[in-house]
Amino acid sequence: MAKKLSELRVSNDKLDDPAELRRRIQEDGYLFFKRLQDPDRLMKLREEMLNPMRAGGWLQAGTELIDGVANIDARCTEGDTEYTDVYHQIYRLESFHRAGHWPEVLEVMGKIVGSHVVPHPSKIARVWFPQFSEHTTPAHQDFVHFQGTFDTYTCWSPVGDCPIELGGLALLPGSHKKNVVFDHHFSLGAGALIVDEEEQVGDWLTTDYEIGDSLIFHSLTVHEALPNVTADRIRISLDNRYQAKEHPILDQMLLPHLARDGKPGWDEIYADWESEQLQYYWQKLDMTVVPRDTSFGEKGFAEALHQARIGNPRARLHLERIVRRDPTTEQAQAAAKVLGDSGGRAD
Ligand SMILES: O=C(O)CCC(=O)C(=O)O
Ligand SMILES: [Fe+2]
Repeated sequence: MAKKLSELRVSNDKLDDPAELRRRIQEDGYLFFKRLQDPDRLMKLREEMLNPMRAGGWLQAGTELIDGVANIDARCTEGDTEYTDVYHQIYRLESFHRAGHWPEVLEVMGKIVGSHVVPHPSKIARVWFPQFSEHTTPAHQDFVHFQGTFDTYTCWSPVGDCPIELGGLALLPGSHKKNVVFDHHFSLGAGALIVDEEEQVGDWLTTDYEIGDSLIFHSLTVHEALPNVTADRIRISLDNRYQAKEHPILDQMLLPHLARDGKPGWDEIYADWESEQLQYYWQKLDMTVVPRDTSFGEKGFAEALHQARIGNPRARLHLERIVRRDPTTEQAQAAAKVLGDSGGRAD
């Protein structure tokens, strides 16, 4: 749906006023800071992240690495094995994980959640191809994916400037205030779940992000990505999560993002690291680890099956992707059956 977009409120002037920061995030569900993170360090990280992308054929030959110019023919997204293969090369970068522990972010998080802040081990990068809008991250609440505790906060930061046309994050201020997890439905895009349409109504906020800008929001705040409508630029961003040590954490957040059947494991991720400081850091923390509530994902999948049956091409595409990833899983077999029964290809 077409949304009216206004500007995020900048809170840099309140960085030294924790009570006001807490008041704002309680009221609005987010805090936005210009250049909270060091642009030079992020730029260096951008370069490091782009190297495996180039090696994987994601960049147009003959272009400057740092520009992140996409090879359109290589378009892929989360859920595709081609995506995961390159993604897990990025994931091996020590600097990528270290970015989730940068003191400027931890300091702000400390002011929000209390003194003992834990960055989730499962750091997340997003690499979004241009001209691939149907795979844009749909409107959702993070809790359906990351669970553990409502008091989890995401820090979203572009790794490079991210003007609106490159598809940065937008959110619905105050949408966390009902303190409930809304109904979600099947969708394409990261997470494959979109919040009920009636919960998407309101004045959405975003901005032309510059490198270093950081958007922090509550796990119940409704947010989405805007489509990457540039001709050829890749959008790169980090979304890392933080919570107090005293709250429960979802078991999956202790694993590498997009790992399947234990692969890659942390040992593989750590293979080239210089320091052990951030390796297995959570194991010393004695946190309460909780299993996933699978009901959100199961409901979304059941809807995808139903929609594929009635010919929805997006649902068919989703099911085809599940089958391609691993045809032996229970979901893949259910997906293959629906695709087979209703015949034809998703086009
Ligand atoms: O960057 C994206 O497309 C998705 C990010 C997101 O949903 C998040 O940071 O929670
Ligand atoms: Fe999210």
